[in-house]
Amino acid sequence: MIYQRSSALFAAAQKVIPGGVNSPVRAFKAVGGDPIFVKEAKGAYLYDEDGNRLIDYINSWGPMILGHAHAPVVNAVVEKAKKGTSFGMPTEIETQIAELAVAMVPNIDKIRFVNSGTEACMSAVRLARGYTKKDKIIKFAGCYHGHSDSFLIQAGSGAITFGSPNSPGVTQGTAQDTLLARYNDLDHVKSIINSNKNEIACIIIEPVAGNMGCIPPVKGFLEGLRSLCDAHNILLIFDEVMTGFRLAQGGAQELLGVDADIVTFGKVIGGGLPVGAFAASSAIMNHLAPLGPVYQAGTLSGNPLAMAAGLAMLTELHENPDIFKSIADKTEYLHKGIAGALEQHNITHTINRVGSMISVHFDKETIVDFDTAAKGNNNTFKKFFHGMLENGIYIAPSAFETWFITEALTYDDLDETIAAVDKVAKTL
Ligand code: KE4
Repeated sequence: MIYQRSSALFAAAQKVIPGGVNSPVRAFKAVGGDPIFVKEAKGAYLYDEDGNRLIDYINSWGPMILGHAHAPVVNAVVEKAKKGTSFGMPTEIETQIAELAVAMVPNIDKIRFVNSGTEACMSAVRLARGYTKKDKIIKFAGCYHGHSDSFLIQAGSGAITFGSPNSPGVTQGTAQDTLLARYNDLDHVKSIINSNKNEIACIIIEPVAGNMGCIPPVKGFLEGLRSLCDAHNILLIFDEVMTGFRLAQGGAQELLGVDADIVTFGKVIGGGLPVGAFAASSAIMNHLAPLGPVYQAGTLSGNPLAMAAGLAMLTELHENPDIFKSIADKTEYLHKGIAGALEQHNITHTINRVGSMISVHFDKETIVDFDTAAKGNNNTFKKFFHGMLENGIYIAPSAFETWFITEALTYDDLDETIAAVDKVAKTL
């Protein structure tokens, strides 16, 4: 593969954008080399600035569940743009997508739209603190809820890559209110609650972790968190920015059968445009301004273009629920194919998968939390990443990420991907 134009564009970008990117994980720091610059994308394929076609397993980190440039989404945005792009005033389409989201997701009466997953999670925590009148939160090592100060305490995703458990700029005053637990370790959560009696407002968790690779909750873990929250007047926040409208219509709450008190969304809900959201019962959401005292706002929140993209996306998912099984089946097929190819070449690995989220770890251990995820052989991962890229397959440029399967992938694409794994495995 030739990447001359991407490299030239990267050099230019670095002169005016820190690190040449607007989000660190795109910079290939975890795998080395220059990032790929995309010219356009359609369906399951990316077309980079050097004319290479790549099968895409990132899909903008989740939103492109129906494929890139999906016509109903594009058309909705184009038509809406012709009528104006932003008003800073309420519009009917905000109510339409809110009604649809409330119909699709369990346990929510109301939803507030914002502009990113970070904003959704930050606002959800503020709401939990305002509702319970308590200050502390519990998050899990390796989980990533965006770059709000309270979350940058041993966060996952790109923050892991930079080895900065507590990002500079996050004050001790903020950090002291964030308590860190081990994912899948209920006893650890219990001990933290007992050591901070009546001080914890919420537990925020990725119900299926996707920012240290894909890590499913062990049996009883989420149910145990639910019971602890009920017993100690703590709100349970499911960060469904990745899992929402991906694992099922009703996300992880529906798939795993555990009720959250507040749910956050991003990615799929915006159909590829900047949208985040958080939702809960009316009893909780009515604490938000202008109804209640918990302040939260945004100039472009509920932006008509973003709402048009999100409404088109959610409408198609709502009307075609078989999509969720289809992408889960494709992910299972891919899992079996990759595992077979790596086993054939005696490559030590573990593959985690939930629905249409999957990750490959080059370690024999079962990956259940940040510590076990961090044991993966990153040198092998780097070679695997670049080998797959050379074969026209674009996977997450970090071992601490999840691959996202799009319905636009055909079984021929999956076979091409599996064949690439077989070819690359020989070089590992
Ligand atoms: P954004 O602010 O990036 O829209 O969402 C933050 C966020 C919150 N919660 C979860 C579970 C998330 O996965 C994310 C963002 N995901 C990363 C990918 N691991 C976004 C990629 C990036 O940072 O560029």
